[in-house]
Amino acid sequence: MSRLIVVSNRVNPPSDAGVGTAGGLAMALAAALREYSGVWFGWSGETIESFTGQISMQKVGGVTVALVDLEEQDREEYYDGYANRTLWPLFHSRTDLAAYERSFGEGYQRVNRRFAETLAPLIGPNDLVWIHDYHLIPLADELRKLGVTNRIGFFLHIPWPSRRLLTTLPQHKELVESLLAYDLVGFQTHDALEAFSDYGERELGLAINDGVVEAGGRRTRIGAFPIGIEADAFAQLAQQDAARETFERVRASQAGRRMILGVDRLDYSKGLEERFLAYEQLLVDHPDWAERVFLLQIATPSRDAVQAYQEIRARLDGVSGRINGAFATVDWVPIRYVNRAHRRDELAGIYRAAQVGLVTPLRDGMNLVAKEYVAAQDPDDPGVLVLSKYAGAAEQMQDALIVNPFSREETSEALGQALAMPRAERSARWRRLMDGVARDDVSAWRDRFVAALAGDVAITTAPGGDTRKAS
Ligand code: ADQ
Repeated sequence: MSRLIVVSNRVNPPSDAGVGTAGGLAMALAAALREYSGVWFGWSGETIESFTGQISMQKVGGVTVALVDLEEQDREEYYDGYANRTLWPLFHSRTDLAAYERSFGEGYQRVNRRFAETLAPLIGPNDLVWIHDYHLIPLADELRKLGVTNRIGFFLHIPWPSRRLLTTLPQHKELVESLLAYDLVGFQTHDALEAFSDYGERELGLAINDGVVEAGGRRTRIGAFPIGIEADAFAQLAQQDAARETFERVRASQAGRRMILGVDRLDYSKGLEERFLAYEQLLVDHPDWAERVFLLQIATPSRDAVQAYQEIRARLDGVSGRINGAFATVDWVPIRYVNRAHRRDELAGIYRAAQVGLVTPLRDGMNLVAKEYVAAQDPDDPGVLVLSKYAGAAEQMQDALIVNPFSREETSEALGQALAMPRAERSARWRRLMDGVARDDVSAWRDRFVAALAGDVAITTAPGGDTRKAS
């Protein structure tokens, strides 16, 4: 019987689904492991003087986790370096921010080798291994070198860059070829899948037929597996006490004004500066909206150790301050800019209070905020989602107002349209969006991926559950 072994860089299951601050990915993986019997393996986030490979096993939020510490040099080269300063900017089309340093690449390989050596003894003969995200692309290759023959799948949470951009990465071929050690490689969107295929065919000369790559005696399936949220649970959360209290507090503070809401990790890929400028454009073009609307932008700082993040944070402080200075009146502040994290139930209440959800990344694998915003709405009086065409979510959420986030005018016009949209149109759009968010939820994503990875192998579900045969 097969267990599911999930591997990701950081392991942070929510301690109690619903009230923690864990983000979408953590929620999704914890949900996968509550359903299937298995282990979640990854870095503890801690560093020690020299790597021992010692695993600490814990039970967190109903999930068995296996954590390993890294060295400080690993953190600098693998995590802050190759993951956050090389691959993240490159895969988000920001080659201007991408640092190509050999030591980063070496640290990345070293850590993936260390993870493989530590993980291999935990893998039972029939276990399925599901590896997540750009930190761990070479992990299957390293596991294969150690003789692991299990089925191994990979899911990329972020976009896949265009072929020409990817070729700027030294050793891009080795990186991409290492993906062929997997049995299944999943992307968020068809767009990413196409970009991968374009690279594979033209740079590596691969033959890709019906979503299957055959190379070096191995078959690797590739496909699009758009991630979802725990839609029903989130919709329910939005109606519970903590969410209601937050909703009431926010509504009281609105004093009858419309609220446009942005919720993001503070990251240059999220298009926050462009968003502020588009909102400013709305105030310039439509002075009648002054004092009748405000933008609440919640942006939680992340990756503080990386300079590009310090810079974008300083820029956003500056732009929001300038706009507020120029437009504010004695009793109206046009942008409320908040840097703290919120509990998920509070967040659900805030989403529900907002008349417009403004989700305008310049590039994003999926964007779960767009889906959470929809799930949290009041069906009788839903808000309007304004969504970037460069968020993976746009492939599925065409009933949002889709915008080009690079165009200030286009985004500001969509904001005007959203603010003035009649209830009948809001409801009709929301209904179609919500149907999609509920249907393509996180369980559907997990089951589709695991089924594709498992083939006809039976998987053990969590205690009390059935054994299911994936098809
Ligand atoms: P992220 O880049 O982190 O995820 P996103 O998909 O929007 O982006 O998920 C962010 C999560 O963090 C959401 O669940 C949101 O609720 C939560 N969050 C954000 N700000 C918060 C705050 N202030 N307080 C509390 N929670 C907050 C990466 C990829 C995405 C992809 C996901 C999942 O970059 O493209 O959708 O993984 O695959």
